[in-house]
Amino acid sequence: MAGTQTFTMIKPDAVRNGHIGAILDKICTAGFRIRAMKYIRMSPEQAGAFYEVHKERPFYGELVEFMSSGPIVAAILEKDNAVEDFRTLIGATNPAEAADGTIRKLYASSIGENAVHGSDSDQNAIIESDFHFSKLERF
Ligand code: DAT
Ligand code: MG
Repeated sequence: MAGTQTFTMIKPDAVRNGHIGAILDKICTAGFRIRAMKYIRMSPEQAGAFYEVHKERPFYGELVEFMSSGPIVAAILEKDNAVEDFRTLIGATNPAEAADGTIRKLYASSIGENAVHGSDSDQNAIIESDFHFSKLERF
């Protein structure tokens, strides 16, 4: 059975461009409940650790630099079929290929600066949620 939680970040580009409110509205309107949320800036070391799985990819350095370039909103979201439904809501990694109405289509400018993160599996949702939130920070 699919899990009920996923992890998201509103990335530095979307924060800088003033899209926090609009993105949270789309997330809540789509039926996700916020279980945990914080506004933080990751250090390059933290961003590097979060994206460790991409260490060998050519864009890793750029990704770490971007994700530590300004504050983000990190959140744990709850809904039936959370991981898959959230990936549908955010759209393809490359906003040029994202479906109309998706968060990345609406608010992202490039494949590197693509407005939001969404976990790609139930297992990674747990790992990523645990990276950012303690038990006491979840409601
Ligand atoms: P997603 O965020 O859709 O799960 P991913 O896990 O493949 O995509 O990559 C993680 C992030 O790395 C992605 O959100 C933006 C960046 N990225 C991916 N492919 C890239 C590329 N070809 N050039 C630059 N950045 C890229
Ligand atoms: Mg991914």
